Amino acid sequence: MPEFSEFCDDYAPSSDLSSVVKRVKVQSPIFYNNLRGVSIVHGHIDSLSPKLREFVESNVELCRPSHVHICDGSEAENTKLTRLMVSQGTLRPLPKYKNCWLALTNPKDVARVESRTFMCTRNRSETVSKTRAGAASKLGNWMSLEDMQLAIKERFPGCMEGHTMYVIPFSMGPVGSPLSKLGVEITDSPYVVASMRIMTRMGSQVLKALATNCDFVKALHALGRPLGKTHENPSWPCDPERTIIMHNPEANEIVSYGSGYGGNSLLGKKCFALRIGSCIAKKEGWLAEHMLILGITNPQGVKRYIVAAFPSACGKTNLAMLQSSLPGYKVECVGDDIAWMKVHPRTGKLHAINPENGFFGVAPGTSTETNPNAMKTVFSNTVFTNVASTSDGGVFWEGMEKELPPGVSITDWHGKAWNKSMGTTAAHPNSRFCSPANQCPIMDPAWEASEGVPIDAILFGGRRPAGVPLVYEAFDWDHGVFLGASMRSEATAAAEFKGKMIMHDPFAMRPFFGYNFGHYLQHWLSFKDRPNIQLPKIFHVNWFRKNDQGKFLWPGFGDNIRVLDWVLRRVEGDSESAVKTPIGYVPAPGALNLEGLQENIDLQQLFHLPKDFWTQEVEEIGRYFEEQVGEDLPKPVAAQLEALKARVTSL
Ligand code: OXD
Ligand code: MN
Repeated sequence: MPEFSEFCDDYAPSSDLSSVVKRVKVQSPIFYNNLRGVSIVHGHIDSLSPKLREFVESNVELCRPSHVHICDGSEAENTKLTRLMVSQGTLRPLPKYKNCWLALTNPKDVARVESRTFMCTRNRSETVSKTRAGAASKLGNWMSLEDMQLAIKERFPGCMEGHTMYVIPFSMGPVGSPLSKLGVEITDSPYVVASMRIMTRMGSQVLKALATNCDFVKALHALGRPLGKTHENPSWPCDPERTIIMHNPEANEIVSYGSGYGGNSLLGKKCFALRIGSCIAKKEGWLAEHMLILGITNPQGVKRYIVAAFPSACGKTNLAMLQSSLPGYKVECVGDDIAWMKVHPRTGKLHAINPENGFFGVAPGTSTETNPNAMKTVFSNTVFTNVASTSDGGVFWEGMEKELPPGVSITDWHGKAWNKSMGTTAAHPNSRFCSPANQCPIMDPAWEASEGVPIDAILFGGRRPAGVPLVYEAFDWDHGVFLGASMRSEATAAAEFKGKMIMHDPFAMRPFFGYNFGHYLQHWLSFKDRPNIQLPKIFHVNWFRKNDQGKFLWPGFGDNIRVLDWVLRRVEGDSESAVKTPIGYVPAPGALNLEGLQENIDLQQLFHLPKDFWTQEVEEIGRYFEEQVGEDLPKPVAAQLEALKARVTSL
């Protein structure tokens, strides 16, 4: 298989397919260091700080790659890597668009693998709460530091033989922002390099920052090789049987082996920005959350920012890019997946940054109707993974039927001819686009602001087909923390789960907690005791309630602005617009703006609170807390559950 050193020719426009597959032998100088004779084919090891150099050298020693490439993040570097991946069969060009590419993974490597993802700490209790005896933790997997070392020893020695090792310096958040953090990912996957270039600030600028700041998160990723076997699919090497993802928060280290799929391999995202990030945030007194961030300007010109936590594949990207159906409202996007929030010393508000630089969004369901702004974002400079392709050089996924030109044929994500009558999906349900954020037409002017944006409301939500109303507001901060803790949602394809069971997903962080959930709740509760704090209001939303015939009761998408309009009025202090119920405040009759809605909304059903449902819900939350959090459950959260139980009897 060709390696990077064979592709060091000059930049050529990537939409010119003949040049994309042209190979030219190495012309640039190769630098040698004294490490097992491994050549540095790009960059200079001498320019690295001693800590970074040590990190690179020790992993060369361990993984024994053929070459080392220190990434500069340049266009030219990206073009060469793209050519390399085309020649290896990892990427296919999509000539219908500008600089877009399609990766089809090994079908065994299509999603995050939660069962093989571990937090590694000295004591189990740092990672997971005191579960009921015999109950497995559903809020994170613990591994000892010794077992982590063993798992590394069993997998990593020599695992990069014949491969180039790429060193990716990256920043989560704008380089230089006091809310940002630096990282370095070592990987043997050029797909990871190309994707990290989109998803993070990556390259020379960060290398410069690392020269003076030796505080960085160390991330090691290897595609792996199956024991005693050749790769099933040489264009997507991986080792699904031995895949493992480990985090050591004490040393700020991430180690991932065996999977090239985004959530397991783009280590800046879930591994750093959420798991390690939440541990750093706890230590330093801020919050790292699985939340979108958006700005809303109302018809009076007042602008406010909100964050929203929904489980994976529950519409965060759609809400973050919402196109308002109410005239006079403007929504602008700061981020679609992760928020880092710190109390601002001057305003006393939580200020949020989006630590990412791109969108790694779920493709199926995205269309001009559901998310016109995403459709304007993703058709240039994008790496698509596991979507279907079309005979006119484009892509297709479920939901794009109306965008399909007549007469084109479809090849599914397995690379096979496809039509609807086959009863399979053309795109994998967890297929993705990976696109630069600055291509989104509604990016907020402050999306890269170094001090972040001030947050006035927090929304929690999930897919709840029954019982849970469209929107309700917490009575106070403790009640809001309880709403986050008791979140539940239908399972989606973002992880390895099958079926549509309703799962607990507290704070939409179930797969991403970096430490003991009981301690996490305590950390959230503690914010109300900060001096001069201006806490945001907390709400719960549910766009997914269905009637008895299984039809959605709320149109969703652009009409969700009607819910945000109510939320903002509540933030402004409009006390007339809400009434108290046993579960929280809901819109008063007539307070939800339904003007201009095409369909009739059954508000009665949408806000109905069935006594049976809520009695069972309270029981289930209690059972879950008892089983999963045990004595680590903070008293104020237990008190909230008791209070809800008492209130629900009056339904
Ligand atoms: C994601 C996820 O990829 O939550 O954002 O799985
Ligand atoms: Mn996510």
